[in-house]
Amino acid sequence: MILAMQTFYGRLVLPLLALWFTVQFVSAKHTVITRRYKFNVQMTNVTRLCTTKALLTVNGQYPGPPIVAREGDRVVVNVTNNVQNNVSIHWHGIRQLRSGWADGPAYVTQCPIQTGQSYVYKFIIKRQRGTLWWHAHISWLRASLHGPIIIYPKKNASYPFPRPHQEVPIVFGEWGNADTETVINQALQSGAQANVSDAYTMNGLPGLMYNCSANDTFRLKVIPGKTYLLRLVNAALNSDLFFGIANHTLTVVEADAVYVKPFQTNIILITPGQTTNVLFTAMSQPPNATFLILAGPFATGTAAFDNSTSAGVLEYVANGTPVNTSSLPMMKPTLPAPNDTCFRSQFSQKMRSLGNPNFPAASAPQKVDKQFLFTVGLGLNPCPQGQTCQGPNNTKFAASINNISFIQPTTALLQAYYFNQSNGVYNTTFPDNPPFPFNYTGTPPNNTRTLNDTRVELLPFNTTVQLVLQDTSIVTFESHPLHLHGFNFFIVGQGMGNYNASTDPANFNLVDPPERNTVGVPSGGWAALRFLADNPGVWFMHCHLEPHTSWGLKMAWVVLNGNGGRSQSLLPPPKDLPPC
Ligand SMILES: [Cu+2]
Repeated sequence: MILAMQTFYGRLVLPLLALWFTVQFVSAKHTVITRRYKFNVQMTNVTRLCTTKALLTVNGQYPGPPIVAREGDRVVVNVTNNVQNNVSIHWHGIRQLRSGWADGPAYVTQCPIQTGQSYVYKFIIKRQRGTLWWHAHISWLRASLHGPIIIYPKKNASYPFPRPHQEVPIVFGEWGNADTETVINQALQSGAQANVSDAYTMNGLPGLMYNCSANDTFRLKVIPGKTYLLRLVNAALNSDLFFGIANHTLTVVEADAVYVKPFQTNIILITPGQTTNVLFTAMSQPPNATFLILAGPFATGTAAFDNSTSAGVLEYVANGTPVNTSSLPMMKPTLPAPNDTCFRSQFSQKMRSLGNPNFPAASAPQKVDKQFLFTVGLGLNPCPQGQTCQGPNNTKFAASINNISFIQPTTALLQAYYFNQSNGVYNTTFPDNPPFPFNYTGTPPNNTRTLNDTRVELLPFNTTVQLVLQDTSIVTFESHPLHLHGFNFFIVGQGMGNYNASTDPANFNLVDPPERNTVGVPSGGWAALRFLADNPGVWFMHCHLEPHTSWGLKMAWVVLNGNGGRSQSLLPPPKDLPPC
């Protein structure tokens, strides 16, 4: 009888469920779901490496809480500043189509939120799904003010890979025992390099290899035979990172919220600003070993870096109980040497956009309207009179794009642009090409001074842009992770040495180039990007190594409104936009 009832309900319920799903699907097409969050920025005491620090946190959490939404959703985040510092929050990788006022970089799209004030960020997530992240975008506050943005596919849409048993975000960061604001302020004052961090972290935990950290270790429990999706975010201030799990192969499936052609690797490389989704399958039987999860630095220059390693532990759970690991051998993945540029170039070649009939990729511009060559690198500026400086030979470290060290204005560029008040705030003379051509990857020029100014590059709506970023040998080669706000770009080419405009374009990949928001420009080499300037507003572009940004390796693009009316125009500023 009971069986008969179940069958009866089974027969009745299934068609009803199908009908319900259909109704949901149809209505989902017409209603935008709003995900609301309240971010209270506050001071919170946190202890790591036996050192207690007052950290800026969102809602007391370190790292900060995740934003969770689906593609197509509207996200509304009410940020209240309860600390003494000025604060602004950036939604890293979110396209912000026409909603530039919500992008967040201080003095670029908004003035910062002052103590006791609030600002409500509102944006819609369009044509993006995967992992992105949010972080403070003023001085070095992002050291502790950051968290993941998890974007699921639209309702009833699937992944281009089998649904994983569980999804786990891992946010990499850096912990310094010193106060990070003091570190950068002293460095800018003295002209010296900023002190490096004391530890790398996974979800805020340094892990087994550091003092006092046995209990501050990231542990990932897995069930034999199940597949897991790791949502990796590099929120470190100053380091590209290698990542691997001992004896487990990773399959890369997405980067910067764009699906990629899946490829297998033991180790991945991720620059600050980048996100990468990887799958791995736990062994089918609980093994007689424990497995370390490691994250360690990729660093190519002559600058000092934190050469330590964060370690988490992969733990097997069998029949509902954790396998006792205390007596088991501990397996370690082999990370490449910190300066392994070979690994970097091989790994970056494997990144290709997915692009199949069910999951079509956006296509890179095949023709370009405007071409730019930007050098990215370091410089040395003279010490102000009457002061002693701690850069080489009594200089101050600087960094620049096309020899311009960007000076942060005291009002927001976007406001100045929108209200036609650019006079005295910025000018539109940013050079399209290096002002003093030299052998960029050969002997550096004698004069390594940079020009301090606030210059922007103007682009008409829907311009197709080719931008070549060229590293320089000034002071030292270094891998610069360049991040562009407001757009994804296609990485159509990369190479070592100087970019050659007559021979290199023939080798560009215009078929399945990766589409990203952050590119690691090869140390001593170049990267060629293409993007369509279809988003009116003012868009920051900068190195995501925080010391370089502080030294001026940043600039902004102004993308004008199109002639197509409202749909091609920047929206008016919200009423609660913070004043300066
Ligand atoms: Cu850099």
